Amino acid sequence: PCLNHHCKKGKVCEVDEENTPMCVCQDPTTCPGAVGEFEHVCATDNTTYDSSCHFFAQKCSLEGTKKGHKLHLDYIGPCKFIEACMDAELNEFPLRMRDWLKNVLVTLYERDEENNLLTEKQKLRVRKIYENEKRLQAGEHSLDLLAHDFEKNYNMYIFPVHWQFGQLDQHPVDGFLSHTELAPLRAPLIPMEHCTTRFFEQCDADNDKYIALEEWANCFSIKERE
Ligand SMILES: [Ca+2]
Ligand SMILES: [Ca+2]
Repeated sequence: PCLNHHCKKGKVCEVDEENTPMCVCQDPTTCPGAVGEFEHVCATDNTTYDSSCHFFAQKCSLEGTKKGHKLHLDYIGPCKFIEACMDAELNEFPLRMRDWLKNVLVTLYERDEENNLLTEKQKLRVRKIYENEKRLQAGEHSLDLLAHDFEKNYNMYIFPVHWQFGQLDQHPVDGFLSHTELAPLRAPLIPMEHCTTRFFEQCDADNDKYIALEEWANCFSIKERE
């Protein structure tokens, strides 16, 4: 009966006396051992967990408590000192992030000959970016150039920003990103980009712990609706 019974992260399925499947907190000792440091995760309580499995098992055991509610997976890798993000650096962050989102999408398009990761309609939109000769190629660019390109080729940045939001807004698809939905983008980025946390915090302009599509677009200075 457990085969088709889906449990969220941190829980496993067990059957009771009546053979009814139910989700219970996973015992962390049943998590596979971490192979290396790269599997460690750092949580918002600044504690390093062996793996995300260990973390979610712990979070589950705290379910219903204030502590458990506030506990989130912060980033991938063991906890480390992360430099404070200065105001000037925070302003630079969306420039690089936008460029990166655009390149992610173009790379996906290049590799997506048969995989169909993108719908036909999406492919059409990315093809326009891909085939644009004025496109800034992937690589390290000065902030001046990135800012200039954003001004000049604003249209190329709209779709990647909206597309990324759609990729993340899945559980549920409601036009809002929860902390958990944002994690796949945020968690691997934090150890590399020390402004990540501050950036996404300020994205949530009304401070309701969710990033709405409008807040997201604003964050990247994309004003138009899709
Ligand atoms: Ca959502
Ligand atoms: Ca919000």
